[in-house]
Amino acid sequence: MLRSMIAGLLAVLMLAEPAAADDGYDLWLRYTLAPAPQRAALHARATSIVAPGRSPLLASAVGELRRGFAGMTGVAPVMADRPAAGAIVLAVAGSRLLDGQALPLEGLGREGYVIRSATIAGVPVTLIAANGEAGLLYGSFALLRRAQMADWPARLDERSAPKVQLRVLNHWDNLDRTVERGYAGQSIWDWWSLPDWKGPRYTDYARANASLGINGAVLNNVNARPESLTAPFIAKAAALADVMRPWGIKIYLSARFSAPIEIGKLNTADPLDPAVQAWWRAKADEIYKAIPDFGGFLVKANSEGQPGPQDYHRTHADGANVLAQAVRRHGGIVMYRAFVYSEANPDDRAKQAYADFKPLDGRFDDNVIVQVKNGAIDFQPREPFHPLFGAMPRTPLMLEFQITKEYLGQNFSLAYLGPLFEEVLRADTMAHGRGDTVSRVVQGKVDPYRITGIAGVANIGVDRDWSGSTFNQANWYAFGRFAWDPDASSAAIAREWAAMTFTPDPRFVTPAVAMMQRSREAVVDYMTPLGLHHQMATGYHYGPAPWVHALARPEWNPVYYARADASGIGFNRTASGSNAVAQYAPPVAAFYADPKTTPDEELLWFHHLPWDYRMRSGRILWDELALRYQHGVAEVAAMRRQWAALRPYVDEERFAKTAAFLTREQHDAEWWRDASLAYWSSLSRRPLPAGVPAPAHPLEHYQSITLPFAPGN
Ligand code: BDP
Repeated sequence: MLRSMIAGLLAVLMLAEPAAADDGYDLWLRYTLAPAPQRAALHARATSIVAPGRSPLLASAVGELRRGFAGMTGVAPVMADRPAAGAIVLAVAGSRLLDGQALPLEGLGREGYVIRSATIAGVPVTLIAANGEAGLLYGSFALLRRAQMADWPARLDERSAPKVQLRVLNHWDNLDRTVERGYAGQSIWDWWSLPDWKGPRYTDYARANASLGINGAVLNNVNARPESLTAPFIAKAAALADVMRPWGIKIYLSARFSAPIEIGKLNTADPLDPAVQAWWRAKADEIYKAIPDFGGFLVKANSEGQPGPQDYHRTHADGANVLAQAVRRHGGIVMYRAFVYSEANPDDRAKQAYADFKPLDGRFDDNVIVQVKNGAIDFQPREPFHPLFGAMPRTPLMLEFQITKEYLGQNFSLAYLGPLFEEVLRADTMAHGRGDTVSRVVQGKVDPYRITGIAGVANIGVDRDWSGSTFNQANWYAFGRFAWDPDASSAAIAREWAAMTFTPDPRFVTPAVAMMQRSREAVVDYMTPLGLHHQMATGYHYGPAPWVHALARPEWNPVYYARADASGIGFNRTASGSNAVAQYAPPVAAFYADPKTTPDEELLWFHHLPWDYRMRSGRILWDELALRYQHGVAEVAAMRRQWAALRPYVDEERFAKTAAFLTREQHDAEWWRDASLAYWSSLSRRPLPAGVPAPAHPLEHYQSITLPFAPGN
């Protein structure tokens, strides 16, 4: 009785907090006032801060700790010269404060940290220790995370270091402030007012990234304008680099391969031409003069109309190396994208990156890392892992995810990408044997890589909530956490995010996380179940268009991927088809070569099967397919109900927007189901199974829908 009364009282106390309006600007760094009983306990553990100096990185760490604890306790910790009871002590290896502490700092690198409940000079303190100041910054955020999650055990003992060196956001931001595949408003980079005006949003962006361990940002679109490498834009990038530096973040730029012609006035961009090589060297020198810690270049070449080395009958290695040689003496790197396919190549698009890059293994300079999308086509709701992972033992590979949900419902869908990231990272390449997961490849543990990295195409814009919706913020969050630890769990990450973004109350967190964990699979089911892919509308990539067949390039047409006709559906990538399976290690290839061993989720990616093919469930393929669409729709309906039940825990503003978006998602899910099934049944000529409603409209209705003003295109 008493217990339930106390629980009830606590509930009231906890409920009192989320009522405050929240526009989402503070992301997961809200630092809201803790309920009274916890507040005092928290303050007792954050009375003061002892820090070893005032460098920019330390100032960031200390500033964030003060801001965070001031918010959560109502009292900012004071700065102190020596530890007192309840102090937070920041110390780098070698500091006298660490004498006698026996901390496991070895192997943590410059960015790892240890957090401990410790006794220094006879008083109890919380110690954050590291080999470098970046580690102290990340350790500070880790402590704040615990405080926000109300997960601060009596004896703290945490040790963490990033498993990947380069943890980088790729902004597909244009110089006119539009964002390619951006669904959260204009670019946050206000190029026009830079470098004169450095608005506070840049710092908040850097703080959010630092809180996750993201340590790099490519500022401009991979479809790059040459002007981004001219003096005025270098000055603008330098201004942003100045804001990012105190938060441990390096700036990179996308380089247009033909820039030596367009802004250098040369008549060629041939990477083997000495004048071209000299131009890139001089350009790099100019950039490093303005940005001494410039990270390097990201390059998209000979892909989707971009210029590249093949224009001069040179290889991608030649192309990467000319840029690599330009930045190498400054310590810079080149991230060279393997996202290539060509209209001149009639082979299965899924095979082309491997075909181009595999023969170049070992031919890249040692400051090049090849950036490979998670799957062989293009950021689809589900793709099997890219066959290049595990196949380039002498070339470091950087994994590229897309955080902005270009193909997963863009801003409207509540699709938490943690499970997608996790699925890719845990996929077993079997490169040398069992357990050679994509995660281990990317960490350089399968083949020893001199550089390691993970990139994510950002979902950030000037919307007040940064990402177009509150739940889209979770994808930025999850990307950062997986980049730090590719072996992390998507559910654990979702719990952190939900607790910090809303409330740590388990009555909210548990159901919210359950909903998030199912949300991406719902999208897969209502858009492209059973391994279907690339069925969306042309150009803006929103909504279904499986019937499209007449676009200029064959592989731009959805019909190219589904290969549906009266006899069946699916892309035969086995030996009797494109034989894309042969690009995988033999055990994986054998597994995917047989529809009986291929998981249902990837079935039609690899196999063309008759409509009455017998599935594991015992149902025929046609029925299974229809029921999957229906299941996706039902999942969205379930999410709407779940969200409605969480209303008591969420402020009105974020509650209402999420509810409205879920309503929109339900409409979109039904649209996908109905349009797809209307089209497929025009081929299969089979009745829908029980439980799947007939499409609301005839096929022609769906075929007539166009959205000319859709964003991001
Ligand atoms: C595709 C996008 C396109 C990008 C391309 C890329 O539709 O806007 O330029 O990826 O990654 O998915 O380069």
